[in-house]
Amino acid sequence: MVVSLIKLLCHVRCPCFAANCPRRIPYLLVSGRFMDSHLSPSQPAVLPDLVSIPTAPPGFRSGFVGIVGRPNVGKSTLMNQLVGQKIAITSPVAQTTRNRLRGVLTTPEAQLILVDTPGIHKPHHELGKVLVKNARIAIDSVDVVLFVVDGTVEAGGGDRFVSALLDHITTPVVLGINKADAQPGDRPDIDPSYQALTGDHSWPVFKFSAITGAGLDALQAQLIQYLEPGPYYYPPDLVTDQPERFIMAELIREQVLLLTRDEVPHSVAIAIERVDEQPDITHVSATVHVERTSQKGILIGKGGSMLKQIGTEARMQIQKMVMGKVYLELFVKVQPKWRQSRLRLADLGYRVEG
Ligand SMILES: Nc1nc2c(ncn2[C@@H]2O[C@H](COP(=O)(O)OP(=O)(O)OP(=O)(O)O)[C@@H](O)[C@H]2O)c(=O)[nH]1
Ligand SMILES: [Mg+2]
Repeated sequence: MVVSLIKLLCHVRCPCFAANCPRRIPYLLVSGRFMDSHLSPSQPAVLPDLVSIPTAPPGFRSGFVGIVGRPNVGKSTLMNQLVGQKIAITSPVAQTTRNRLRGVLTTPEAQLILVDTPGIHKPHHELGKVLVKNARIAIDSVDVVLFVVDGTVEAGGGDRFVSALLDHITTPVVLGINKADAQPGDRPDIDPSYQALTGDHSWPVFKFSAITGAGLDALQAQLIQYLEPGPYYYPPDLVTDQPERFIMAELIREQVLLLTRDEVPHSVAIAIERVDEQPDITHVSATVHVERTSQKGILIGKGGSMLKQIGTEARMQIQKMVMGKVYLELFVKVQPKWRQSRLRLADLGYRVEG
């Protein structure tokens, strides 16, 4: 199924070899064979092991949708709901998402590549700067921006900051008011603070619940309307291009976010050291990096109880992903001030661009 297809997918230069061709083509390695999305009939000679992704039917639309907004508004929950599978981890802790993540939603008439981004906020450390920069890059490189806000509260400074970033772009923007299921009943349908946010832009406004899925059909139809006719960028049954190791690390980090106290979550990074797939079980070793010895103590817990709980919950999530038994081994390591160092950020898998 889909998850077995996400073993290795990366973007490489377009094999047309035309000078300055800016396209980056996704190649999917399945059992040693590459699949590609836009090769002309002459090109298999260049890369003989290529298998084409099906040709899109007439009238098919495709493109990239950037999901942006301040932290904690439900961007990742929305992406998971739209693609129908958990790709991005979510939590009540702000700044959960740290990388741009792609989720692929394919319908009979369109393929939307949803780009989930880190919440845009005022950064206090190097990691924060990298997160915000990654989100801003997404704004500049997509076909449609979906600006998500939290409808249970009025628009605040964080939302206005994001709105200002979108002020001068030419890309179409859709304003998505999320958490409709939890909005107090006595509030107007669209709060005036959000009407004000759309300002003179006349962005279309959609209200929905990323958790229940209510209202998402209309949103999806509008997003598709904004896309140009185009090919399949990914195989129709693929839901993400994230490598399996990345998702494993995220599933471990999610349990740390959900189970540990306030002071730990932002200081945690996970490195997958080894994945050994045996016929009957997959062995995974991972290191949980923290910044201080006191955080290591919290993570390990009394007699190792916290680490055991994190390991058990994460193992169950990873088992769902690999659809088989998993043995998960966790180590905790203190790596002082890793969030301040660009070098360490890159080491720990955070894209440091520009
Ligand atoms: N009631 C309700 N809660 C929601 C909804 N969507 C998301 N949430 C909750 O809001 C919290 C934040 O959700 P995330 O999806 O992690 O938010 P995010 O915008 O990706 O956050 P960052 O990655 O930190 O920027 C979680 O506790 C979600 O369960 C919704 O439609 N209704
Ligand atoms: Mg997120």
